[in-house]
Amino acid sequence: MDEKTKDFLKQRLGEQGYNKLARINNPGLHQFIAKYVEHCNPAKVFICTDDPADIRYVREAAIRNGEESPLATEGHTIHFDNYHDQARDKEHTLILMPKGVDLGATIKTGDRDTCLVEIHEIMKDIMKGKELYVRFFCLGPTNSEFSQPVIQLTDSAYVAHSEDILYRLGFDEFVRQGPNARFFKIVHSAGELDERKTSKNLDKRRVYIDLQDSIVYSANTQYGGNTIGLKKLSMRLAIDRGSKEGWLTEHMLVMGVHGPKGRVTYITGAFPSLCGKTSTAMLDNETIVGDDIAYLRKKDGEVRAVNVEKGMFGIIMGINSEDDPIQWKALHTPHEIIFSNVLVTPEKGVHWIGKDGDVPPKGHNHSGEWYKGKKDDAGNEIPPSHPNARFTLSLENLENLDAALHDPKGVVVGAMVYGGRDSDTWVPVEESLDWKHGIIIKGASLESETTAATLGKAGVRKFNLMSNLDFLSIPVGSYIQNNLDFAKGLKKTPLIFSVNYFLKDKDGEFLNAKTDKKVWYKWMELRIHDDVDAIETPTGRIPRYEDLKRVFKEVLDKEYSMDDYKKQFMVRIPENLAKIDRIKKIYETQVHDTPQVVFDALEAQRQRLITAQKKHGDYITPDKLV
Ligand code: SPV
Ligand code: MN
Repeated sequence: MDEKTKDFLKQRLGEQGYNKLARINNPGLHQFIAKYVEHCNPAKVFICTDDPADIRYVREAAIRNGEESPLATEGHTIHFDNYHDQARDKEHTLILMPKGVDLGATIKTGDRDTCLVEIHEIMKDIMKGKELYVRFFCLGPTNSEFSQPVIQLTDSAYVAHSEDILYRLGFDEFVRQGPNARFFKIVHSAGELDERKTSKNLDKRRVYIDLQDSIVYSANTQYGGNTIGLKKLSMRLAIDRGSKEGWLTEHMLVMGVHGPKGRVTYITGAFPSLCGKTSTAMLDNETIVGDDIAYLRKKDGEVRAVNVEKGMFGIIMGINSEDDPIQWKALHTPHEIIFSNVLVTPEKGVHWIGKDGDVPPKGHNHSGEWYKGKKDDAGNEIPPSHPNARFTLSLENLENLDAALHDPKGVVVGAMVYGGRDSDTWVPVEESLDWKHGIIIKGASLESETTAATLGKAGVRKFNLMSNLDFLSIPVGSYIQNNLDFAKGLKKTPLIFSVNYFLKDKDGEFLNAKTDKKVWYKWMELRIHDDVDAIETPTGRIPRYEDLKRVFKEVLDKEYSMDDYKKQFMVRIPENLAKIDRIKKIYETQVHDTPQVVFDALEAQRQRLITAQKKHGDYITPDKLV
């Protein structure tokens, strides 16, 4: 470290802080910290190592600061975000690009030079009077090819505390990697806080991602999706980095599906928000590796995946004792949990939309003091908790945790699944014809219908390829091409499936029970090992009735009828053709670098559908295709 940096850091970090930092031999890291300590100008700086005493300091700081308050149950705390800071700010989240570089119409970008000036203006002295926490983490398991070190600077003890629960400690990893560490850098400030300790200057809320220097700046916000640097902020940096190095960062869960004779087969799955992603990762009798983000690498001809995280920042709405017994239990056990934007009762208990039991008549929530019937400025009733209210919990606290979570080699991926909220097109489960068909016709064609829980009109289909659209930092076409190329050189290519838990009949009734998804995963597991055959349709390969009947009986003790099978697995030609038109239009008009193979695959699927339509009509039950 040069003398100037050294003197400055000694002065601002104190002897103890400086000595901790000096254990990491990385001049670039020291300079980065010095630069932002000077720029953001906090009153104090705390260097947090992996030492439990340091971690405790941060946890307690969140309570001292008032960003979290203790609840009745030991270890549980509540955090509130500003009433208008309850979700990712897509409008102000920009990938910074040099002049002349175009990521296409679906990715929001900002001019790098201009935005860097703006964000540095916003962040000048932004931490005045506050404490800055310097945290070191590792994305993916430590000591692994997957390990991606990240340094987080934040003046929010809530953010720094959340990261403890969600990520693997990385100070020692920084020490290990020394000057070779190619770390991601995050600078976050919640900005000025109001009397409820929530970010006040939301007009200056910004999330700017600078790919060139691997830095993300986040200001004037606290909501986790905007601030927890290792989650969606690092994800954009990782997508860019992986694209240059031949590995993938996917918005995917990772789960162990338990097959016959103790066999465990790992499946990854991408689902847009509110489409059953966490409930899939939490399926009973299976095991969870991760519920949100995965890194995928090729090793010895196989695809291997790790969970980038080790905790869950889960949506709490709808969690109840019957449908989610494991999460229910974990949420009622005394250990570290941060609840955010739920209702806190006068007894310091919590309540949320869809929880068992009656809604308490009053308490406080993201809107302040709350009582039943309270309305917002627009006259809409304020629910007891925000629909995007969350809980932050370590996976170690779940009974169904898979032992492979921390395996530095990751798990072998047997299949990848794509699923959205789709009332009328896709069948409940279907295997793609091959990798290319799966990537293009399943992943890159993923759409999901909006729900009442999201802003805007419900039931509108939103295009969201691989459920990764919000996080892409490279052009959509290159991203698809990377996914296609990923299969090159594999000895064993993972299968690709689509699922749809939300298919309805013409009267608008759901065609499946919530628990049916357990059967689809068992069936996929059997397909991966070639233990069952499948029926080829114009859109892919679907299960045979007799296999599902057996698995329904085994898994759910349910008599699965031929009638249900036909309704659920009927190929809906007009809806599938309409989908092809929608997707083709998006790739023609909104993506500037669509690979030709995308159009070819869409066209081939159209031809298969038309041929089948000529032979069998618009709605084809599987018995006609055997
Ligand atoms: C998601 O919305 O996909 C999440 C929550 O996992 S957030 O951290 O906001 O991205
Ligand atoms: Mn997510």
